[in-house]
Amino acid sequence: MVMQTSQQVEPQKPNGTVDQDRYYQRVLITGLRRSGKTSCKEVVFNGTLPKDTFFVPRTQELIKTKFESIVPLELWDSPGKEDISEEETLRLLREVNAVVFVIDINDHWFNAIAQFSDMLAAATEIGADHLVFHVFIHKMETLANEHKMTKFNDIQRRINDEIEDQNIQNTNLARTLTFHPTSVYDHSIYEAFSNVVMHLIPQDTLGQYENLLNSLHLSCSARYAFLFDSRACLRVSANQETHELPTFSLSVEYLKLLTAMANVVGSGLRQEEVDQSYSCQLVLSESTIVYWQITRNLCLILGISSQNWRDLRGTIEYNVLIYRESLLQVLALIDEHRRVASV
Ligand SMILES: Nc1nc2c(ncn2[C@@H]2O[C@H](COP(=O)(O)OP(=O)(O)O)[C@@H](O)[C@H]2O)c(=O)[nH]1
Ligand SMILES: [Mg+2]
Repeated sequence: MVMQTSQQVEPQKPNGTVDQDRYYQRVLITGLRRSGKTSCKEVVFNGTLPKDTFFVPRTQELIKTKFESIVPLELWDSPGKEDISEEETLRLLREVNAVVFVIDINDHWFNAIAQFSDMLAAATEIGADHLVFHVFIHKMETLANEHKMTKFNDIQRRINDEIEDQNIQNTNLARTLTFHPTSVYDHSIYEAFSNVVMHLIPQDTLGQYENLLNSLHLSCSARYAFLFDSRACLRVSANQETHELPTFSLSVEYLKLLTAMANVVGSGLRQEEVDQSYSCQLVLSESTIVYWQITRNLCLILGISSQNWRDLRGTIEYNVLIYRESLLQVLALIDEHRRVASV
């Protein structure tokens, strides 16, 4: 499947030039050699098939990729952490907004944990308390189910021990640190990157997106509601009750199916001007999933009982229309603020 990266979209401000450095939220993807850094980025942000990650070339230097999502992103894919000098690490930490540290669960993770705690120490040293660290405990699908959580918890505990040894457990860095079990072979990698992106959205803005989605969820008597980045399959907002992975996985599968079909039949899923009535649905006997394209990059997915969809379709469509208009207004305002702040 060929998906577009969004490097071609450059923000422009009418009366000034946007400072690209401040406009984009930078995410450093780091970890030891061959832990799976480039694969994670390629699968999520470039639609590479998991089995094709076997052929991704070795990353020799820092590669920056822009991706227009609900937050403009710049992904910094780095060579192995062992190949980066201490000064270079400090420079990178000063310049990014979030760090994804990938640990191969099958590797000798003592080394990875040591490198990670060095990085935390470096971030503390330069006072980069605003940085959010995410640890991807990766290639989880290679473990038998009964060992997954044991190993995951073991790595998490050892990192927490390191944090206590460094006496930084009360810093913002330690408080915001999150661990994600990941694999490119299932939906966990989308779930993990969704969390990375959602952490980059300021809390009050995220609150606005969630309030809108919660009212839509209520007014449509929906079972779940997600706002997705349609190209990267990232959940960028969810109604409060949508926490279970199965509904997320189902939505990702549906989205992938639609994108694959759009590639085959040339549908307007990624057209510049999105028709506001563009939607499609999968109606099963009990439940229905409905998809609406909201903007070129964002789509809404609602899970509704099939009975409700049959009986209340008109009202639901109307509510979505109102939701879309409100969301577009919020998005325009936020983008304007972001541009003004980065001139
Ligand atoms: N089993 C498994 N292998 C993976 C996964 N992600 C990446 N790999 C493999 O790990 C190897 C190194 O990947 P690469 O992305 O080049 O690692 P990097 O050096 O950290 O950028 C490749 O052979 C990938 O196919 C995963 O989730 N599961
Ligand atoms: Mg690489």
